[in-house]
Amino acid sequence: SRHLNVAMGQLGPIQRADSRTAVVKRLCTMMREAKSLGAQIIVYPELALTTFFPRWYIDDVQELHSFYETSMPNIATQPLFDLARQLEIGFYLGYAELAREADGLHRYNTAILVNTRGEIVDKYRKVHLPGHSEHEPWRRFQHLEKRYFEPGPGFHVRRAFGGVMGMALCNDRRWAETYRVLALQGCEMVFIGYNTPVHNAPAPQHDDLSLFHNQLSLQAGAYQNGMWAVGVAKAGLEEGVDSIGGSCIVAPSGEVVARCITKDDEVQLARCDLDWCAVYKRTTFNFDLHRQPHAYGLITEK
Ligand code: CDT
Repeated sequence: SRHLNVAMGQLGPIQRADSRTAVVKRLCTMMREAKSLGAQIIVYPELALTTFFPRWYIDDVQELHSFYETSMPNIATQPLFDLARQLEIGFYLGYAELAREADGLHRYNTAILVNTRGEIVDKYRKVHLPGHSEHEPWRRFQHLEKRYFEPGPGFHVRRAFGGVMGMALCNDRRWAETYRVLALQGCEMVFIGYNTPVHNAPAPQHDDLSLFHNQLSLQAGAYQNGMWAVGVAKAGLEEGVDSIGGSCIVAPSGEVVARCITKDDEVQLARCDLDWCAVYKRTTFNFDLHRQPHAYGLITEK
């Protein structure tokens, strides 16, 4: 068996006035705790360095860009990378990325995977961007991810931590295609940070189901693809907006093996056998044997 001790580093709220330095301190505190519990990797949420700024319509570009990172690591996050190297623990971290590319500036909702030497070994840019792109004042708060980010190119896996690892971010976890495209590349464990407001303005009748839908998506995705799924929240009351917690680690059986119980900074851990994936990948979800791609064409048509 190939065991990987995976910690969830769930974050409580980050207010607008909280500095990155203060947030990185909290991440470091959880990293130390995770290490003391025997973790080999700690998974942090989506947009884990700042408050969830897409809740505001921000007209001023300079103000907007103050929420993005132009390099990684940078002065504020270097202590986290240094601690990871010192403790020999890896991490997954979500943040807003401002990338200067040949054709100009691009904004992504990004996650990185860092190895136990403190080196970035993979980067993922969020594909499914929820919400809207124009200011909608009728909402109690905005969800302007479509305005502030552009979609990344797709899902890929990386050999790391003794297995085949994939990354996704928040809304991606609600889409069957996310897990399936990763699984088709042999994914054994997917890391998924999220920020999920309890209130969904266009469908308030779903508010009471927000925790259920989170767990349902993670459990279905893990089981139907014979992989581990690690979902980690930024939770609690952030600038007046309440977000769900419910971070959990789901086995390839679809069973929840560890779960956070607060809406604050909280570390929970599971000992995950990556070899458990094979039982599902070889039987019920043996893709080579049982998939019928000829019947799936519509999925990739617009
Ligand atoms: N961050 C993120 O993707 N949140 C969404 C909220 C959906 S409501 C617009 C989610 O899927 O959890």
